[in-house]
Amino acid sequence: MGSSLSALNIIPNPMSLTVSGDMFVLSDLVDIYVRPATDEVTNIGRYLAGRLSPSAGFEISVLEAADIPPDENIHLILAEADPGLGEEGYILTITPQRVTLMAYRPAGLFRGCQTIRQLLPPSIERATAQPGSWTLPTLTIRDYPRFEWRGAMLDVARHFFSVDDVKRYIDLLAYYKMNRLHLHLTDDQGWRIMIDAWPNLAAHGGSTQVGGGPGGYYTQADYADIAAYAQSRYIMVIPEIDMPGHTHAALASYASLTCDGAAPPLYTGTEVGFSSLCVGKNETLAFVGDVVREIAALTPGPYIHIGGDEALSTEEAEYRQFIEQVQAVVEAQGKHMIGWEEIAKADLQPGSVVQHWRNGEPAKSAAQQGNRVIMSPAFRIYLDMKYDETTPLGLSWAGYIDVKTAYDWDPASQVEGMPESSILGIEAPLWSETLETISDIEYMAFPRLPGYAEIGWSPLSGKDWEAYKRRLAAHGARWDAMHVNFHRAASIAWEE
Ligand code: IFG
Repeated sequence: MGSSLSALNIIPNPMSLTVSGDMFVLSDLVDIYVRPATDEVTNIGRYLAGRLSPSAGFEISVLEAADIPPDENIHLILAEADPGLGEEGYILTITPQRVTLMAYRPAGLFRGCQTIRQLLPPSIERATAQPGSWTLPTLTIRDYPRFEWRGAMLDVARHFFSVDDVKRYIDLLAYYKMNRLHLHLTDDQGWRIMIDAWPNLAAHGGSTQVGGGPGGYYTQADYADIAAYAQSRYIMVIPEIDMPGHTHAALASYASLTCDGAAPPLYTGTEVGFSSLCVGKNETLAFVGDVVREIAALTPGPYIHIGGDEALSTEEAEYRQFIEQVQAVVEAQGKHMIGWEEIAKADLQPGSVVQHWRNGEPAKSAAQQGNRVIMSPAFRIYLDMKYDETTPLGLSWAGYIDVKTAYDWDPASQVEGMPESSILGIEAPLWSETLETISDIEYMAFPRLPGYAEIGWSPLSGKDWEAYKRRLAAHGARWDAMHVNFHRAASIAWEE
């Protein structure tokens, strides 16, 4: 790797890349050939065609590849040839005659499509026909991710965001080869998912938000739509039902979940730590059972996040017992439990995952017991932290996080004594106390999110802020083409 990499501005940086100095020209005769022509591989071909045709200004057909398909085209090939590529790896070979993208698994073809997009001029990302020419540099890339968990969390509880807003965020995550979307569905200010057995959770608990606006909630069809859309981008959705703390919206919806039998009024402020389910009550366990069962049935992925953070109003021994009860309910549904680091106080099953956010000790002890850890150190990766004191949105309790602070760290050296083998990967939480629109989400996520995508995907060796900064500067034009409302950090020499 070296300067040739920066010349190409791919983010995340590929594992290996050799440029050969010539060009492949995408002509209006180009087609995408797929082999095997299964529905899944054909759909990936159609996805790529859908990204290129509108701006290139010509139709691109997706065809079954003959044995020796013609030159001048793009070839997507699923083959057992290179198992070392794993679930998401790919080999991209571009010569003056053809573009060949090969992968061991379909997700690898999808990840390689993002590289092809980023090798084309930024105007390829526009929605209307643009003047060409559409050239690709000739090269060979062999690429696969360092960590299996490269995610983002979106808090749709403090402020509610529409299905379309979530799909937009999914598309932006996909462009940077991220593969996990953690949806923070419930909190003190809102319950955002319909549970048929407890309809008032969404009907009443979802009827407002921070600041008193109308809030909202996902029907089960909406949530299934989001999960399917994410899956079509090879992104796993992880739903979070935050318990036993951060539950005021649920308590306001059902007095039977409180200890004193009185349902409190809905809450539209931004305090934390004041609420708790009345743990130990049979009604509470029935609630947990129904919620987990319905969410599990709607979630294709193997994980359910049960929160567990900031349970300041739950007695310690009762907290531990509750987490162990919820863990058993989740496992009985054939899923594994994820929780914020506080759950490490409880006796965890091997498949349970701990999400580090503030205090390294619980996460380290969980790792030492053999549990895997998702790294979300707040002072590095909380996207709701302001860039600096002038940022109009966001909070600052974990400090300011400018673009360099967001990039210049490594997950494997955050917590003393936590081996890299315990780390599933990283996840960038975006809490929405101060965010109301997708435009606000984009402003806080860009330009920091691509750096997290690179930390999760690219090799640590060769990582260099100065080189990354130059590659990032070239992405401003891509975000302009996509109409992403990004923060034009002064520290980056944005290219037009
Ligand atoms: N901590 C709370 C979040 C949110 C956050 C805002 C966690 C795990 C502060 N819990 O982070 O609900 O309020 O930065």
